[in-house]
Amino acid sequence: MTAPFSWLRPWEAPEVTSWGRLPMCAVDRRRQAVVLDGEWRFQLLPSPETAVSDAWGSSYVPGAWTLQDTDDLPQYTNVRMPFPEFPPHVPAANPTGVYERAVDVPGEWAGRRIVLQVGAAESVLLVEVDGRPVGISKDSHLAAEFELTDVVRPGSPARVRLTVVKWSDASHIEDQDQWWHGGITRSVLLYATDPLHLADVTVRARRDGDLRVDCAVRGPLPDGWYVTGDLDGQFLAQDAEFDRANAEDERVSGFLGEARLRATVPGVRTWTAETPELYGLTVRLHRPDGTVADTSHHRVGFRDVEIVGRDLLINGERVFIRGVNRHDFHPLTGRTVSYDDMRADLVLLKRFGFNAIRTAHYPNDPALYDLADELGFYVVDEADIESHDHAHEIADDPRYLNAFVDRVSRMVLRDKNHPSVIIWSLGNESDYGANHDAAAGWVRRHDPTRPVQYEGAAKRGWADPDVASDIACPMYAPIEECVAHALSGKQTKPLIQCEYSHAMGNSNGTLADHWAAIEATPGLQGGFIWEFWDHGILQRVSDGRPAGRAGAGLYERGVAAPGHRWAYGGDFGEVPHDGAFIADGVVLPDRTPKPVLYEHREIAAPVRLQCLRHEGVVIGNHQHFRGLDWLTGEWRLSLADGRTLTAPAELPDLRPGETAAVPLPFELPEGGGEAWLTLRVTTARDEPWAPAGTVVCLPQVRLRATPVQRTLPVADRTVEVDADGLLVHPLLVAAPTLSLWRAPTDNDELGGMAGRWRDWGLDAPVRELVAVRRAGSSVGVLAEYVCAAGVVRHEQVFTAVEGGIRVEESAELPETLNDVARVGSVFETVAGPTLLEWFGQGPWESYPDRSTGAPVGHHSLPVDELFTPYLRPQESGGRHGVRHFTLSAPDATGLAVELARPSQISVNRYRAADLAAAAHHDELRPRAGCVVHIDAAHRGLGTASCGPDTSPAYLVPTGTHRWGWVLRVL
Ligand code: IPT
Repeated sequence: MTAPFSWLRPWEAPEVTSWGRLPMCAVDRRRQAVVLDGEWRFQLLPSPETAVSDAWGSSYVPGAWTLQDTDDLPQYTNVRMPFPEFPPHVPAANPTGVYERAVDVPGEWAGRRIVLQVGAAESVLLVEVDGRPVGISKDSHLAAEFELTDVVRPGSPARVRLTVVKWSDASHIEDQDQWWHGGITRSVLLYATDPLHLADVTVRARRDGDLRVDCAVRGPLPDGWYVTGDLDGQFLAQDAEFDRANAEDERVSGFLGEARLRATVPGVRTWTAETPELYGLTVRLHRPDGTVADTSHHRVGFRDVEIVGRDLLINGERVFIRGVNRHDFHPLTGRTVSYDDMRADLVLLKRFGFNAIRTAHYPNDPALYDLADELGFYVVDEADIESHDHAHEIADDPRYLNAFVDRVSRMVLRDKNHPSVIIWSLGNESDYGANHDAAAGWVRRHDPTRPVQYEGAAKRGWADPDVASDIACPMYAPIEECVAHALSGKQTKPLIQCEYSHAMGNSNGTLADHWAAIEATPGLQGGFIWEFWDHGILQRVSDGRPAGRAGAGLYERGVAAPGHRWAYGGDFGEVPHDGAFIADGVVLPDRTPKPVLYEHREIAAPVRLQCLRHEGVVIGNHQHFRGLDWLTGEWRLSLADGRTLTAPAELPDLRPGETAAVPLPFELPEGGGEAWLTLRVTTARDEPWAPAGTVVCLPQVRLRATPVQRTLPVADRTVEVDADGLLVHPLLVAAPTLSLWRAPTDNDELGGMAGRWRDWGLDAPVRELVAVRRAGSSVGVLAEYVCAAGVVRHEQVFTAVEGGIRVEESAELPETLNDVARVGSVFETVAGPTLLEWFGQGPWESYPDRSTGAPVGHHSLPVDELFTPYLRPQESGGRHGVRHFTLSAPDATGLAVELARPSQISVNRYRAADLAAAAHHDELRPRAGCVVHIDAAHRGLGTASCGPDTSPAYLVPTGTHRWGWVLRVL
């Protein structure tokens, strides 16, 4: 089919990045375009050299054919390429989609310039109109425009054929860690302009109110034509000096007209992520009679980005970058994302305290940047270059030089007017070579107003003065290394990690420790969590196909409907694949927040509390630019005895960085045990990203520490144990035994711990009863848990006390078991309990190294909502710092547990072994009763699936662990 192109074989020609493609610009034609989205005639060929047949089906544009019922299904690989050929070669089997449709070219476009825009096609786009070749484009994440003026006839339909070749030389530099797809993934547009039109508009708006607008008119600018502009209705001046200089050096040549407009806006409202103030700019190209030939609309944010010393400054302030890496992703439509979905992504990020996005690892959909301007995000805009598998060869390969410069420069040309974009990134994981320096050189010349970054550039360390990075932007660097660098005296660049705290499965341990270090260490400014999404694709279990657009609504609160599951690598039968590594986001595939987001929200809290002993508390404003007037508060006092008192809070008038002491809002009541004071901070009025009353943070201080456990009088009863020394209790179907293991998290698996635990036999130790001793109301049971790597002696003393049974336990961990998952008790209840109520940290899931965002209080949740459905079943649903809990049925029967010390607990419907045996949630069968864990110690989560493990402080030490609890019947 591709006859017109087959002699060139552009899919194996890296030097060919385009042909017939118009230059990229920042003039947005979306508003004036005819949208060609919808069903197109479609056929999928086995290779670009196969002839097109008469067998047309159809395919929806924008969309990937890999998600639309073809036999070419999604494939997930991370670093490795999905095929063995070396760059620039590709396999002979190369799925090629041919899209065709008739397009009505409006009759009133006669005499106008007509342009076709294809929003994104992966990985090579070949365009023909009425059988004539029109153009070629590469870069799967930027639009390509082709002029059709001489090809189509206004008033007559034109036959547009878009051929998309899946594998090409470009695939080798689009080797990002994500699903491979094929298709046209952003909208296709047709629009018309005057032959003489605004070819580009470049806006520079500084925080002092200085505005400069450069307008380019491609085409000879005849006498009398002129450009005007207004900013929110206020006219801009022509820059006469610019015109004179241009005339003198004859820069206004035959093919490019330029005009510069200027203004100084007095009392300008500056743009920051906290205060995303935008002005409306309209630029018009006029004919000599004053009529308007072309118009371009822009939104302008006045702001400065500078690096001073080792600080990145926004409007002169050293800001913290609380970022996340974001792919264009949707569980039904892949890389095709609607405006509403993008807005929902950003609204959610705002609500959880993020202020920055890295567009990993390619320019995201154009609407994303409009939304970032509007809602307030700092954006690191990243070019579509990742040559991970062949990084070393490609970085210096001159055949790819053009592609590197092309991709970086076109991104800059598209996005340069967005105030949200504060840094250009040259791409990801592509080693470092001359091709990067060439691209960096282009950017520096074209846009001196923003820093450039590239992680791979730091070949000789983070202080390396290479040209490709103004920022030290490592990935997954341990906290201590970052701090050591900042303290070394050798730091030359701001240190902002481009990726950190890998969110795969149940993860993000030590996030708060990262931030404690960042906030305390000059030179450290934050980073971007990896990543926003779990890229699970909704899949029908019956035939293994993606649900596609028909899957709308077939999921709820992170769980796929019966008969469906979230597919990860390998689930489409693809070889090779990289499994669940694709599921490493802070949200589940349907954007349900994972618990880490609550942790992040608190870490990013704009309002902080400190305890001033008995005198009161100190409130601090931890923002960079805003006062506290947009917030309101409520005090909550949680007492261990079950009481919660509330009172309205008046937030003091504080500028950024200021603090104020306020008196305690409550008289501390006598008794009541521990007392915790929480300031529930909510939005005082509607914000663009949150209605009034949305929780912003929940800072908390402890006002009184009193031991929690009451000493209960011993009762005149006996406790029953069976022949194996196991507790007999009417509410338990499985007596409390020792637990040393958890269903391995992704971090446990990929960090090597899970393998060690299996080698040690921690998952199924053999319990051997050693002795049972009775004394009065107590029974002591000594057992040994025999693992391959050692024996754990476990003692339980059960004592009948008033109203229940006291359980005192100890376990001696030998030196050989020096890093186990947990030490604690596990038991199972009868069917019935459905509600967990507890005093401790919550209400969301928390773990020893991820518990900063879970305030102590009285919490309650249905048992079935305690569990987080991480894509690959694993340890889940833990609650940290629990002092007491009840587990009850709707008729209020059930059990209550009081813990001697605040402990990690979990309650759910699965045994650890059930979870560990399942690859997807649809394989799990909930048990009728509850599986309850009470842990004396529980290993931190860390981030070892990609990056540092948890800190030593969160490991389970060897030696003797002691814990105690009281079990009562409700
Ligand atoms: C790093 C990649 O940049 C990112 O795309 C993703 O793969 C992430 O890791 C892990 O999920 S690269 C890795 C080899 C450090």
